[in-house]
Amino acid sequence: FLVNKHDLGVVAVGFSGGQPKAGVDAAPMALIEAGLIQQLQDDLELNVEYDGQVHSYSEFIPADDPPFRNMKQPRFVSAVTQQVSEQVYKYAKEGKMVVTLGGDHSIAIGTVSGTARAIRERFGRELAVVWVDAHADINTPETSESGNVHGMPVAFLTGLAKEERSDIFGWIKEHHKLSVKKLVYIGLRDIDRGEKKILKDHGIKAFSMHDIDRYGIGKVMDMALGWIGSDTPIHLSFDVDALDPMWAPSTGTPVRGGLTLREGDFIAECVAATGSLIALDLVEVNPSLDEHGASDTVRAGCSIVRCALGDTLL
Ligand code: HAR
Ligand code: MN
Ligand code: MN
Ligand code: MN
Repeated sequence: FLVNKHDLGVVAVGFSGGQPKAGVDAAPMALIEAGLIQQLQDDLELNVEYDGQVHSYSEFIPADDPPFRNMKQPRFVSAVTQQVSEQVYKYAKEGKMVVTLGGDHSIAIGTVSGTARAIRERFGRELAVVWVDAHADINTPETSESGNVHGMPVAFLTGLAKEERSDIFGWIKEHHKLSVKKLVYIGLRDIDRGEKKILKDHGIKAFSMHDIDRYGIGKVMDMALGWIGSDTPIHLSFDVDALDPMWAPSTGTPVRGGLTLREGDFIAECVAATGSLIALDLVEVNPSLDEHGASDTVRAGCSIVRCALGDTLL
């Protein structure tokens, strides 16, 4: 009831400005060339609306973009994510499920803000986010040690990081935001010291790899989805580096000790089974890193998207 189950909007975001490594901008094309959109249309019988282009947002490159509050390329990332927010909002407002292919994870500032706004307007409801990642991406500009905005999206989306300047994320208003109580992490294993404090201070629900080892992925998914509760619209933001580098080596910040391929698909299957999924991001595939592992990483990404959209083994 939250979305027209068979209508899907696809946004291809060829953007790498939230982190320093080139190549992550090529991921949407690699995923599409591997047959992803075709599979969604033919195998899952979805009506896919796609404008046929990987957006590079070159029109938003500022003349000058010096660091601000320690953030690198803040104006560019802000302008691109503001545009992504509009693109995602338009599909979500029409009642379509939205799939965004990244791009680095900074683009989630755009995707989640776009769906949060649409869900508020359509249902007067708050959005829940399942963030699957090796990292928490909840640094504020001040806690970040890298200055890379892909390590900060959750801080801006929850209002833990704020900025007045409209050209540097000041465009993020209350209706774009997410409650820290409606956020659940899965797969964490590389959290900065400042982020640990943020997670603790705000009582944010997080299932690390330790929890997955202890309880198994089945129980963890029961607990994660139980925390959100039924009938709450869910945005799944899936960073491919949540998977172990054995399965997804082609990513900018790989961390060993991650999810298996099946655990990744299982997470997506469980979210799909709730019937509450309204949007999905698949980010941080970088086909130019670990090139011999690029096809595996792309295939893993395609599989996660299919599973989230209702593909089942039987
Ligand atoms: N926490 C580190 C930072 O803030 C590393 C973040 C890496 N992020 C991603 N997305 N690859 O999850 O820079
Ligand atoms: Mn991430
Ligand atoms: Mn990550
Ligand atoms: Mn390798």
